[in-house]
Amino acid sequence: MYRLKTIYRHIIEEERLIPEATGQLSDLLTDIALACKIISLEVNRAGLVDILGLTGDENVQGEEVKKLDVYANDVLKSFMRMGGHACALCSEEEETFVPIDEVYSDYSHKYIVHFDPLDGSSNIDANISIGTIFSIYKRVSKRGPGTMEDCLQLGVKQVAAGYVVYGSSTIMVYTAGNGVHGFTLDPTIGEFLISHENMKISKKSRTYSVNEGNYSKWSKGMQKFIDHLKEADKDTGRPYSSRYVGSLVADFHRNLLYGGIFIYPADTKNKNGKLRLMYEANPLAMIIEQAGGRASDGKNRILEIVPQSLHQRTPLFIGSEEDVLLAERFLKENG
Ligand code: AFP
Repeated sequence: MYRLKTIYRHIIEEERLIPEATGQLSDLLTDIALACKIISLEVNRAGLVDILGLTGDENVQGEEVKKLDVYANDVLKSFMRMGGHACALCSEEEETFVPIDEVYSDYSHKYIVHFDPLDGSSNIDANISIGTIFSIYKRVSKRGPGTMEDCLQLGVKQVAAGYVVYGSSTIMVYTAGNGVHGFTLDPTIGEFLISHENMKISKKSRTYSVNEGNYSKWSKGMQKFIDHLKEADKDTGRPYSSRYVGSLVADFHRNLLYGGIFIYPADTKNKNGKLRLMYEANPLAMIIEQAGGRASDGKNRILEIVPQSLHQRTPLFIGSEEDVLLAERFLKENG
């Protein structure tokens, strides 16, 4: 007997646990999964761009060859627009949110989706894993196209979040508030099949992920924390190993599987860190908390940071709970 469970079946089973569910969130998640399958196909062909035509050129059908991040943005937007469940789309690639008119839908479109269509895109040419990150909220306004108030909600209000890694295989990980689940794309049948049910991150790890080239720009507390992780001490499992891809989804996914802390701190150049609260930190924070880990800006819980603007940046400390707590302690003790 086959024991295959598709992501679609999993989403529906989760929906059945909630008696008042209308099925709209399930449809939205399914639209995102389908869009990401299409993006995955194009990511796999990225190395052929030099052979088939550079971005900016026309392809054989006379269409312009788009940059992959622009392409990913367009695919996600059109699937969610046509699905009719979102009243606003907020993309890292767009200056402001895209309000959606009810003309695409017969029923109330009640969700807001934030997404980073292709994170780590500077790694594409080196064949390094990249990813899509998404986050879903319920609207607060009653009807019509979504508003800025709908789009700027606290991370704790997310109803679902997830990411897709385009790596040695394509993996989609999502949570709708009932655990974290991972699905691997089987390219032969074109389906995401469950491969990682109810993922949990270890409480403490032996791995840190940070761009250590920025050491001289860090605060004293941050420098001392990394120095501490590099010291040898058998009892506390030090020194830690260092692993840094420079592609957030890839670094996060590895740490979720094997334990670890990922850090992008504030520094003298990036006073608020580099990563975006709404597109990167909040969705990954919801996932890590669901997996038993912790996410903070070094002091405050990421999910409780009040957003002021769509592209707001935040320092990010995320991963195994004890490691994040220890980092927070070092920052506090060193001012
Ligand atoms: P790109 O999308 O420009 O490649 O940036 C990737 C990213 O936003 C995130 O995926 C990485 O974790 C982080 O930046 C890496 O930043 P540094 O190159 O400064 O280490």
